[in-house]
Amino acid sequence: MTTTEYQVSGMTCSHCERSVREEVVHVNGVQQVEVSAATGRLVVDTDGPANDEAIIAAVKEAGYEAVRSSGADGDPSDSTASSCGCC
Ligand SMILES: [Cu+2]
Repeated sequence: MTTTEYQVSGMTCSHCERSVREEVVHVNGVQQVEVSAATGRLVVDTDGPANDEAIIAAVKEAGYEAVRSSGADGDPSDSTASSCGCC
């Protein structure tokens, strides 16, 4: 099991969290997804090495931008101010 963290910009409410989770959970190899709109943190457990491209693409599919936060935290650049339709 591998745990990988990403920083997602643009999430503002619990519906945002859910749309991100629902996309990412369908990525091959993903076991568990933790996401917080408050911190913008996305934590993904995979049964092998995380497929960054697929995970980031899934977040994009939900309407948000993700960057991998590997130690040196990638600046969660100016939020693209997405929304889920509920916020
Ligand atoms: Cu929202």
